[in-house]
Amino acid sequence: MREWCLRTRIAAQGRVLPVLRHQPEYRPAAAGKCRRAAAAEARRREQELEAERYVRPGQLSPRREVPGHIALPAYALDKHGRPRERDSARPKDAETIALMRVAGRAAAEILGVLGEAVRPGITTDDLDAIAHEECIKRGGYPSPLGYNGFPKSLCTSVNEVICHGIPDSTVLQDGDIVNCDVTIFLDGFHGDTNATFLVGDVDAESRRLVEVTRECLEHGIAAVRPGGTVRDIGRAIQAHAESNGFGVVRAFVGHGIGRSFHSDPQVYHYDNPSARTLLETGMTFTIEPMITIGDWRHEMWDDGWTAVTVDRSRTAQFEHMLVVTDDGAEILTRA
Ligand code: EYF
Ligand code: CO
Ligand code: CO
Repeated sequence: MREWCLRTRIAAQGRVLPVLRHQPEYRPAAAGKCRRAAAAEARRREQELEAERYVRPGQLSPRREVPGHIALPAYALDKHGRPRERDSARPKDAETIALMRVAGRAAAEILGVLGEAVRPGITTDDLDAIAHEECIKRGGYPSPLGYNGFPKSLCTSVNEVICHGIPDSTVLQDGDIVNCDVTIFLDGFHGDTNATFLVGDVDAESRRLVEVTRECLEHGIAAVRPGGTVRDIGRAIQAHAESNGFGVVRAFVGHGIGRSFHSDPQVYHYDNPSARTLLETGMTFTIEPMITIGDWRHEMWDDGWTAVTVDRSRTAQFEHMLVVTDDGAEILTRA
């Protein structure tokens, strides 16, 4: 959540052949051209190759339909997808937490299905189709669809994309990393979880990023206890990320969750002295650190949704939804 304020792979006869993620323009050979024209063409090709290294927006498929028997969250009925009212950060009763456990488990199961599907050659839109169908199969609504106008049922964030990547015709390539962020609205409650998956054979530094990011989430969860503060969570995460030479994205935070997709408290993933909210047994929120190999600052694509690192360094994220217990935290998004 935003803080308030074609190297394609084609399977052929059992082999995987490299193609481009973003097809370059066709140009005839430079034979007979003067030296200046040849140099200009070489520069253009270099720029094309440079652009190939990074993710770019692809084509969006038509909006996916939701069958009539699926209960919709209120924002899905609003023209702009705006949520009307927000839950408070107050602790929830046992009955509510039982329902959130069910939504959380469903989200975790769907994330598991997506993890099995990730491979070189699949498009992020294919992953969206899987998430959409898996939500409906369980009697739930894919929470991202229409939320504040978001066009798809899943967020897919590849390589330098920090979060809120929109599933499209982008083909996953050997060596990519991809975060799948699943939220299901089931029986009146949202279950929200995400993980970053390796696509085929991934370089050692990216694998270390993914592993340390998973550990950052674990450190954040271990810092949760009644009587502690939200600040403890971010402090633990930042210490682990930076001691491993990585950065912590500041602009996006974990969030309270329940009947609303997003509510207070805002859960910073870095040491923020203003995060004085006291943790109480029964509070429910997500922790979802976004960790970078390089610069932690972000910028937005022109689509207004997709956040990328300013230096295009790779970034990873993991998320769990949890409830504060008398002796720590219970993870609600376990399969
Ligand atoms: C400019 C969205 C709104 N926001 C948050 C809406 O908490 C989440 N993941 O863990 C989360 C997921 C989604 C989400 C899916 C859609 N949105 C995205 C980007 C910008 C924005 O408002
Ligand atoms: Co999420
Ligand atoms: Co979330």
